[in-house]
This record gives sequence, C-alpha cells and structure tokens, in this order.
Amino acid sequence: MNAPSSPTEHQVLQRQQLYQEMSPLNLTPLWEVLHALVPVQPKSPCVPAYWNYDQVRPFLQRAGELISAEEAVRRVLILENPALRGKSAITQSLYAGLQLILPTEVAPSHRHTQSALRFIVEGQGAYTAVDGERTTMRPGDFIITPSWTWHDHGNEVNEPVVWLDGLDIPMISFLDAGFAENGSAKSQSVTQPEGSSFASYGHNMAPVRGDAPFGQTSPIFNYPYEKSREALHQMEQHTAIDPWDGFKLRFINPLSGGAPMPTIQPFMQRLPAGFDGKAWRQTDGAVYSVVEGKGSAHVSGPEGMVRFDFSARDHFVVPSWHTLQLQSATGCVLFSFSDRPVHQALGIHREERIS
Ligand code: GTQ
Repeated sequence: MNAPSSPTEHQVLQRQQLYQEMSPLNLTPLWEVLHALVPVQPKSPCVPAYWNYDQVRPFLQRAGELISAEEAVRRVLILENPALRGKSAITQSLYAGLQLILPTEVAPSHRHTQSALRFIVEGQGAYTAVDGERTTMRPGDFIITPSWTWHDHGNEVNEPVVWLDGLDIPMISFLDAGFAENGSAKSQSVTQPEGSSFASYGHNMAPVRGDAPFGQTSPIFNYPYEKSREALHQMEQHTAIDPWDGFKLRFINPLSGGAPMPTIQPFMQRLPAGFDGKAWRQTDGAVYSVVEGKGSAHVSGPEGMVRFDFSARDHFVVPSWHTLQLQSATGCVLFSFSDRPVHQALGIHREERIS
C-alpha cells in the first residue's frame, strides 16, 4: 500500500479551520489522536519509583506528633507516583500509602466501596476490625478489608504499628463508583471471636452451607505471614526454581481459587541467596513491599533503566509493561500487589518473559 501523500499547506490551513469551527460543538477529529488512543503497546504515564523506609519513617513519626489518628481519620502518607503527583495514585489504577497507628489510638469506623489490603510493615499487636471481627496485626501479614464493610483500626499495645495500605481508589474514581459512610460508633463492637474467618476458611475446606460472606472477596480476613512464609519455604524445598520469579505464590480466595479481591491480586515471593533473575514484563503495574532481606530491582521502560537497591520495609513500584529483573545476593522475601484481576476479567492480561 502506498503511503498517502502529505497534505498541501492549503489543506492544512483548511483542516485547522474545520477543527476550530467544530470545537464549540465539542467535536474533535479522531485522526489527530488515533495513534495515542490506540497505542502499539502500553505507554504508561507512570514511572518506576522507590521509597527507602529509613527516609520515610521520620516523616511518619513527625506526622504522628502533629495529628492524631482520630483527627486524621486515617494517618497515612500516600506513596505517589512521581509522574502522577497530586493524584493520590501509585499507578493509574492503584493507591498505596503507609499508615501509622500509635499506642491507645483508634482510627474510627467507616466503610467505602473501595477495597483495601493491609500489609504489615513494622510493629505488632495493633488490630483492625471488619464487620465485627478483629485481627491482630503482625509483620508480613496480609489483611483484607472488603468493599463496603465497616472497618476501624486500633492500637492497644505499647509500640507504633505501620502498615502498607493498597486500595483500588483510582479505579473506583475512574468508574465514578465511590460511596462512603462514617460509623456511628468510633470502634465497632466485636461480635466474632478472633480467628473465626480463618477457622472456617483457612484450612483448604469451607463450610458446607452458607454463601460467600463477602461476595467476590475472600472470606479470609488475615493471611498470616507465618503461613505464607512456611508455604514459600515448602515450595523451595519441593519445587524447581522459576528463573524469572524465584519462588512466587499468589494469594487466593479459597472459595473461587481466584484473586482474594475483585480488583487486586497480592503475591509473596522468595528469592534465594544468589538469585539473578531473568527479565519480564506484564500489563499489570505492581507495587512491592520488601518483607525480609536485601536485593535489587532493575526496571526499564521508555524513560530508561533504573536500579533500586532495596532492603526490608522499602517499597517500589513497577509500572505497566516495564521490564523487571530481580536479584538478591543474600536472599529476600517480597510482597507485591497488582490490578491483574481486572486485566484478566477483561481478557487483556499480557505477560512477556524475556530469556
Ligand atoms: O484504612 O480505611 O490509606 O479509607 C486510604 C483510605 C486507608 C482505611 C487509606 C482509607 C483507608
């Protein structure tokens, strides 16, 4: 096919005039924007970014001195993608923040249509409550707050507790589907003994009668690190290592086998000492929280290559279709989450493993 000939100067001027005259009717010519609307491959406006916990922690501490959890409602420092400042987003679809709760504090009860995960980063003994059940937070635990469930957080121990919040806030905002309500009481009353959800759903079995208590969201409230760490250890003993991922597991909703939340898929992976991973990329942008150990991530995209040397409690984000390569000289454990369930629901998830 011959390439179309270039427009004459006269045609260009006439076209400009056409665009100007149709503009008051809110009309725009597709052919001027088509290439950007339907890109050859994803071109995320996000950039890779890294937050060193030792640099972040003093700001959490200062926030703790200047505002109470009650006044703030949620005392959180948002991890904003440097290319999306002001949007409260770490990727186009996901939100992440570090939440601090100090001894005796309560973050009051509310509910919203956004789904949340909590990944415990520092300290232990604070609780979060969902629909009448409390769970105690320990480092490395992955905890779910399902959409539209009442939740409050509290700290009745004598140390500060910090966790990573992962929410689908930008996605729900994009869909204009956000609703929220404040609870009438500061903390909800406890109606279930701690561990009830795990007792019923946490042993590869499920109650014979009764519906999924949280719809599409997993009925397991807290996936304790003790269990996920042991699962990774067992995997390392019994299976061959994956040259891209090391040993990587996805958390599941035991009732469906799918993601624990409709919009977010969390993962836990172990890179053994000496791991030098192969490069890969995927359409779902992912947020990482370093649980144990040290390592490095090489992330490359249109803006070039960056290298993050990470250790425990650091965070980083790998945007959509950016190449990631992980290494660890001494071994490490990484938690991560992405919007993969949405890509999969739409049938557009792509992954490329580069050898
Ligand atoms: O704990 O309910 O980081 O509603 C952002 C919004 C945490 C929460 C966040 C929230 C919460």
